[in-house]
Amino acid sequence: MAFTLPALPYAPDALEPHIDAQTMQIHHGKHHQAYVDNLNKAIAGTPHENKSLEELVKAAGTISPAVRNNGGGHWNHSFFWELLAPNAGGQPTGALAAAINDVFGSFESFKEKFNTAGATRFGSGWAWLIINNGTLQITSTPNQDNPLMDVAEVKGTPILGVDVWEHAYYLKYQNRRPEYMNAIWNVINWEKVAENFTKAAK
Ligand code: MN3
Repeated sequence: MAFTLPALPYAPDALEPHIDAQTMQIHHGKHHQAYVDNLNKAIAGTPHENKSLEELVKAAGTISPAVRNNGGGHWNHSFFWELLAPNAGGQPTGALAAAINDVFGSFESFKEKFNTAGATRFGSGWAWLIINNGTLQITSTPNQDNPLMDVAEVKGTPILGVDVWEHAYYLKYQNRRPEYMNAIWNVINWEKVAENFTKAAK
């Protein structure tokens, strides 16, 4: 069964002024759509065409570069859109907040380390908060890789991921990736991150 582009869970301009509408339209409608289309092309007529997206991603290194790049692109963006929301931001609460304080000392210190992971990822990639062996950990991946992949240097279950490709911020922030990384905290949907945390911690 062919994969399809999931609808954005909010209007493209809903994350203004932090993420602009044109960036969202191009990012979702063009970039993410292209990952979906190219993934479908890469698996059509192969033994992989009936596998789930997660199965493809987890075995990406043994399938093909096209599945690794486009399957990763589809998984990562589908995950990312759900992590953003209008009227969001602020700080996590409950068990997630406690775990963050435990591991990173404070929410501010967590944010700083996460921003550094994003800012120092050379070229294109993603910054992640994952659960690895039951513990929160910050990591980053190149291109459209993610920590679920067999090829990931640091493996785990992502609970938060931020796209640091230039296409995620260039129209509004140009080359100022750290400024984008700061702004994105205003639209992080902590309820969704907490949901991912609860699921991954089971
Ligand atoms: Mn992207």
